[in-house]
Amino acid sequence: MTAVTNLPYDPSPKRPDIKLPAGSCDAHCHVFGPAAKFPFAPERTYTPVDAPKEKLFALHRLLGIDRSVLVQASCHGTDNSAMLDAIAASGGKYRGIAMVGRDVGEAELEKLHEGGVRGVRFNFVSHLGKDADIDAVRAIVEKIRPLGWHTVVHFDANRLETLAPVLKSLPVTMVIDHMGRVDASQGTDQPAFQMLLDLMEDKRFWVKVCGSERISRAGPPFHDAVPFARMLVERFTDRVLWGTDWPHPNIKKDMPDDGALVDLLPLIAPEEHSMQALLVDNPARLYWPGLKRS
Ligand code: 0GY
Repeated sequence: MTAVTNLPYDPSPKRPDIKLPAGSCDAHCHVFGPAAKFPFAPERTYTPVDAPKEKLFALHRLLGIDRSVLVQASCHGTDNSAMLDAIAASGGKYRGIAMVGRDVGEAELEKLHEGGVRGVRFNFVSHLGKDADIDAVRAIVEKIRPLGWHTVVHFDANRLETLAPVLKSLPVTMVIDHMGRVDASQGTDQPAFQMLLDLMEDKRFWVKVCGSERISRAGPPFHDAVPFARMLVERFTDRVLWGTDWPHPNIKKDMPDDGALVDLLPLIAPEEHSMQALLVDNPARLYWPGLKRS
């Protein structure tokens, strides 16, 4: 697969119209490179623009984000060093989700844990290359269980039917990325979204209600994605997370303004308690257990 070059992220997002609750967490974003210091993986399917930690920190300040979870993206493969470098500079305010190989050892996992990692990610997304190998997934899950980690699963909606029984058989907490990447134009009655709702009845599953810009077919301001996110927040208030997905890898057009994505939140979580759960309490429970509320 040839590595396609990504579009740049919005260099000057708006300051959001809303003020986020204290302790708000961006539970899905990335750092990429800089390539000169942290080279991209040779087997990658795309080349992102450099998105270094300093730019992410500045974005979080602008948006009113206090904490964050960095998610290892496929363009860096299983080399988690750019992510670990950013977490180390965050003073305990950032955590990470790593990608690891099947043969990962205990010592490496412990090092990642000390570096702030609390889970591993598996991709089942056509444009990101080969799906994660299910036997490897099972082997890795066994290795991370003693650390109390969870898995993050990222899949195309059309994989859900085959994946659901596999995921249900894994003895671990699982966080689903980007609302299962359903196609918003197909409505909330579509089989894939109904399958996702069904899966969420199992309390081991969590879901990220970000990716409005990925599931939207109407384009900015991505309001066609809101009913999906809102339904998930209403039904599973204590198992939802949200993130910016900055710097938005593989967005082909309509690069989102991150401030405008924040302004979707009152539509997604209209009540104070659901906003608090989505942005503060849920990520704290999963990533900073024992943290006292300020
Ligand atoms: C995301 C989405 C994408 C990329 C990756 O691992 C990745 O490279 O996750 C995508 O292309 O949709 O979550 O950032």
